[in-house]
Amino acid sequence: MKITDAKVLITSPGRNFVTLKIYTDEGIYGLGDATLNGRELAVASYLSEHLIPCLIGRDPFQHEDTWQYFYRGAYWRRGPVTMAALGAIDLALWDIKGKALNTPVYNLLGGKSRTGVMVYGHANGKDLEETVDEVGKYIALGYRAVRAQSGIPGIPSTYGVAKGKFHYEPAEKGLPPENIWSTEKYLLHVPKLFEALRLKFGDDVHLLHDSHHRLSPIEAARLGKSLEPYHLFWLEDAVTAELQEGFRIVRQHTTTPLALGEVFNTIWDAQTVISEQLIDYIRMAPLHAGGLTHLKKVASFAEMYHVLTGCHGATDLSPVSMAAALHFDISVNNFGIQEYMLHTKQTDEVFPHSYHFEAGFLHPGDAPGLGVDYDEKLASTFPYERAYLPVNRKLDGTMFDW
Ligand code: GCO
Ligand code: MG
Repeated sequence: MKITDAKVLITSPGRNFVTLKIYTDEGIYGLGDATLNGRELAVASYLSEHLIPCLIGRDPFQHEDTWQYFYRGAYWRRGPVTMAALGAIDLALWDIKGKALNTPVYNLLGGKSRTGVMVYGHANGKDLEETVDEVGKYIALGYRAVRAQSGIPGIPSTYGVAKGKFHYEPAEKGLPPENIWSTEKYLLHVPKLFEALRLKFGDDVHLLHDSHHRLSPIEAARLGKSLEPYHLFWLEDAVTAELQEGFRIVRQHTTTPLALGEVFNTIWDAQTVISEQLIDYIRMAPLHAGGLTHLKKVASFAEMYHVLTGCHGATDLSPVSMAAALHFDISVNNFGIQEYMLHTKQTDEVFPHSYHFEAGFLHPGDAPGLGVDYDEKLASTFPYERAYLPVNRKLDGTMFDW
């Protein structure tokens, strides 16, 4: 089998998605997600200008070699744009192989290690009371695990809190919106939220929280410690991890489980936090980690150090990414949990898929390949619109991490 062509498809059914479609001489095509939130066209052009010309004529079954060709073969490598482009190619090649062999991708990854993939939903509210109500709605829908984010008294906008009662979507059209941040107010509020949640819902439901890279190590240590009575499933992205060693401080002070890595691109980004057992869950998603080929290696490395997986699954990852994550989740032994944020109805229509939700678990379905298609005609009715994630400033105007 040979790759004959590949094209980059861009659509915006509620938000922007970039999809790579790879064609073969046997009529089989594969799909890969290439979406990098707020930087979509950089990946699209990296693919069209630099990678696709080298793909034509290659055998789609040799995806380990193709991965190494684009990773080792590139002098300027790593980074989110490069690795998302490589991830898109890798996903499309697994999709082709699955379709050619008439089997779901999870069978190529080792087969099923479990009957379903436990997911967590996103509950958020403008204040504590509303957030508690929203968590209740997820529990009523059958979710076993819920992430809770609440507006903070005295801060006009907070990460993770939707503007309307629709799907949480941080990217906005126009120039980047500016959010305001106060660590002091945040650290006082969050333990009250989880106290209220445990009082109302008891101990069985798994509760999660995302600090979105906003704390210093010692602040994260304080938060982790103050959340211990409410036994979180995980505290996510407490600290930015350019300095992986910073997690030593957090780890020394708290038994709250720590999750990290949605913005990581390679195994090297997580080398210290995994090998020193500074985290409990590694959050890299197939797309941003250079595809399933590389993520499999991350999972095997993590397995040696008691670290479980917890793939990023926000709405800026298309249904192609979600499907790839589910094939991975159901197959690896050290699976922890999968993030699941609902896409808009239009997105689900552009990307018809075989995965489905049942009683707190997602199932990848048994369609060959990744089990996702792309309705090009419908997609073309949703043209790309430039959008940015917000930026963040402290109360005194200092630029901060969003
Ligand atoms: C998460 C993430 C998202 C990101 C978004 C950025 O845990 O799901 O933190 O909410 O902010 O994916 O593109
Ligand atoms: Mg996150």
